Amino acid sequence: MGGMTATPAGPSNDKRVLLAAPRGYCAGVDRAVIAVEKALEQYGSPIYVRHEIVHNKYVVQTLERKGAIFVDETAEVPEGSIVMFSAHGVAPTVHAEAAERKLATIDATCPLVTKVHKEAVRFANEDYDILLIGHEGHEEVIGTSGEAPEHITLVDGPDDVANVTVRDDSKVVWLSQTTLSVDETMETVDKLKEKFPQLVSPPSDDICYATQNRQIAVKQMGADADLVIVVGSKNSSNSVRLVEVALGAGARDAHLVDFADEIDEAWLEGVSTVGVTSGASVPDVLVEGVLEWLSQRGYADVELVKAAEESITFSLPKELRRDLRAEAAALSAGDRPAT
Ligand code: 0CM
Ligand code: SF4
Repeated sequence: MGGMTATPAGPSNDKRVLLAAPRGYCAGVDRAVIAVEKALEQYGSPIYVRHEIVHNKYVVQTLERKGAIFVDETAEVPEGSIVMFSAHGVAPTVHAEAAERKLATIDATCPLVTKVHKEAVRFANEDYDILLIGHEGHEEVIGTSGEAPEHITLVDGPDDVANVTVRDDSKVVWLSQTTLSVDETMETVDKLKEKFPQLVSPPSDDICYATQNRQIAVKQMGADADLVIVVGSKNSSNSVRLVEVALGAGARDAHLVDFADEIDEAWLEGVSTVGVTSGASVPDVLVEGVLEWLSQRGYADVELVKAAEESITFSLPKELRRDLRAEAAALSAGDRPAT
C-alpha cells in the first residue's frame, strides 16, 4: 500500500485503486461471529442461529461448515437445543418463545441495537408515539418494533412521511435503524419536523459509528472514482447504502459484489480510478480477493483513503462469558491437588 507509484513506460499507467478506511467488520459483527465460533467450541455442534448471524453470504457459509445451523424461526429449533440470536436483535416475543420451547439462548444482538431497543421502551413507557425510521421487513426494524408495537410506526424513507399519523403531535419522538444512510435519514427527519414541529430527537445517534464512518470514507473517494466496488451481500443494509452514498458523492458507477468473481470486466471500460470498500459484515479476505482481481488487470497501485480511526470493541454475549468463566474455573479446580 502507499502513495502513487513511479509511472512505468507504456499505456494504462493511470490505473489506481482508492481503498477506503474504515471498511469491513465493525465491533458488533466481530463479536457476533466470534460468539458463534466460541459457542461451537464450547458446546459442540449443532448451534442453531436464528437468522443470518450477520448479513454476509461468506460468513454464513463458513459458519455452516463449522456446524452452525441457520433457521428462520425459533419454532424450527429442536426443544432443549442452543439457539443464538443474530446481531440485528429480536423482539421480546422471540425470547418468550425460546423460553417456552426450553431453548438455551445466546443473544448476539449488537449493544448498539440494544441501545435503540432501550430507547424505544423508555419512550413507550412515557407514552410517546415513536416514529422508527427504517426499512420495512429488515430484521432489526422487526426486532425494535417488537419492543412496543402499539407505540411504534415505521417510516420507510422521506416519501413515507406523507402517510404518517400520530395520536398527539406534542408527544412524538423519532428513532432509527442503525444501518441507514445518514443523509437520507436527515432528509426524512426534516420532513417529519415540518409535519410535527415538536418532534423530539433521540438522545444520541441511532445510526451507529461504523455505518457513519464507512459512509464518510466512501464519500471522500466518491468524486474521484470512475467506479466504486462495494463488497457486501445484497441483504446487508449498510453495504447497500455504501453504493448509494458513493453514487451520491459523484462516483460515475458503483456496484455491490459478494465475491471478486462477480465483477464484470465491462465495468472497467474507460476506468482510471476504482474505489473499493466493504460493509460492516464483510471479512477483509473478500476485499483482498477484489484487490487481487484488480491488480491482475493493471490496477495495482493502491492508495488508502482514511476517514476515521476505530478502536471500539464489545465483550462477548454474557451467556458465553458466564460459561467460559465456569469452564476456566472447573479446569483450574481440576488442576488443583486433592486435599
Ligand atoms: O443491518 P445490516 O443489514 O446492515 O446488517 P449487516 O449484518 O450487514 O451489518 C451488521 C449489522 C448489524 C446490526
Ligand atoms: Fe452494531 Fe453498527 Fe455493527 Fe450493526 S453495523 S453490528 S449496529 S456496530
